[in-house]
Amino acid sequence: MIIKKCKGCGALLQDEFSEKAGFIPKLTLESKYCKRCFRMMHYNELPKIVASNEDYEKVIDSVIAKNGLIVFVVDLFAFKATFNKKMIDKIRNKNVILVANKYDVLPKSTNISNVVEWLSRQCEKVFFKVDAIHIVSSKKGYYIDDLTRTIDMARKERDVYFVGCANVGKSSLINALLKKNTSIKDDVISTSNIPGTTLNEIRIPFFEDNKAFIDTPGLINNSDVLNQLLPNTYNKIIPNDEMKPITYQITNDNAIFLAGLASIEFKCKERISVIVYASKNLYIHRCKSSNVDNLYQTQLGKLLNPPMEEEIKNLKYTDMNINLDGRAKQNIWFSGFGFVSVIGECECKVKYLDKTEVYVTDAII
Ligand SMILES: Nc1nc2c(ncn2[C@@H]2O[C@H](COP(=O)(O)OP(=O)(O)OP(=O)(O)O)[C@@H](O)[C@H]2O)c(=O)[nH]1
Ligand SMILES: [Mg+2]
Repeated sequence: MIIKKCKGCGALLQDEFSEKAGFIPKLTLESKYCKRCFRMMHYNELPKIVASNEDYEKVIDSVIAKNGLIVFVVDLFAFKATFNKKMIDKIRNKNVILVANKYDVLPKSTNISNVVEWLSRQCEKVFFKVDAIHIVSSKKGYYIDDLTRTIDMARKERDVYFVGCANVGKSSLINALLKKNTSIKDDVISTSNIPGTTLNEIRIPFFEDNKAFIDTPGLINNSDVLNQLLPNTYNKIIPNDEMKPITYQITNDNAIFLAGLASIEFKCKERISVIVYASKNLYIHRCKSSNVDNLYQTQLGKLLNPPMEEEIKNLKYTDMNINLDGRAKQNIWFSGFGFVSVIGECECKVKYLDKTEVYVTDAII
């Protein structure tokens, strides 16, 4: 009987059930990592066992009951979905540092102070008081030192809990903090682009007073486009590095497809500018609005890919009309795969996968 936790995912190690979390073959009992994490770390294998929202609820409720500093991590690229109301309601009355991760995917020209102001306005809108706002890239190590200083000041001899939706980069952020502040060179905690990688609380002692960084499983967001597609498609959707915005001059009855995941048909009196921010691997197609239906019928899974042909039968699309008055630059966000910046007055008919969240904000960039 083993009663150790896997250092990579937090699951209790066990040597009996090879298809269950925490499995470790008898011969490797000294290892600190379960087979699942070992294969993720050394063979880039995607995890087949993932956390559920029950795992998340169990851990988050115990976290809230404790007197710790909370680092609430959100994904700048999937902001609204990960600035999740359910999460915010859980942590409203705690000491919270808001960390917006994945800064490296925004164009290099992005003004960081403007993004901080934008984040602060988003907090005000939902009456969410935070002690500090930080923008970081866990992947590139950007601004990790600034965050370390804030955590040191705000911690007051308490543990530091990293919470947030699945896939925002909580585990990657702890790995980045460890690499910046210790002699550790490799990732300690397992990470992957499959939501639900961390299975249970992981305690990493870090401070001299024996207090720790504590990683937690993330809330799985059902409106995330990833939940509707197969893992092989993810790499086409999630930007791995800086997005290169593409600008279009749009006239009346033009349309833009974000691969086959969404389309926008524009009605405008004058020419408008539209900038698409998405992964370089996501195919963007411009056409006349009159061709949109035909393209959905004949090219979905082909030219308009993702989705792949084998994913199409499970997908449903829905429509939304958005009117923009042209007074300020606006962003139309497609939860998890990008946003479109619109400068000018127009009516937009948006078609998208029905479980994806689509919403409008003032411009982040
Ligand atoms: N571009 C970019 N990708 C990142 C960054 N941080 C994390 N990622 C990627 O985002 C994906 C999710 O990262 P994780 O650290 O596993 O996220 P998590 O929040 O711990 O996810 P769960 O354990 O599933 O709740 C991985 O593919 C990471 O490589 C970042 O700063 N920039
Ligand atoms: Mg994790």
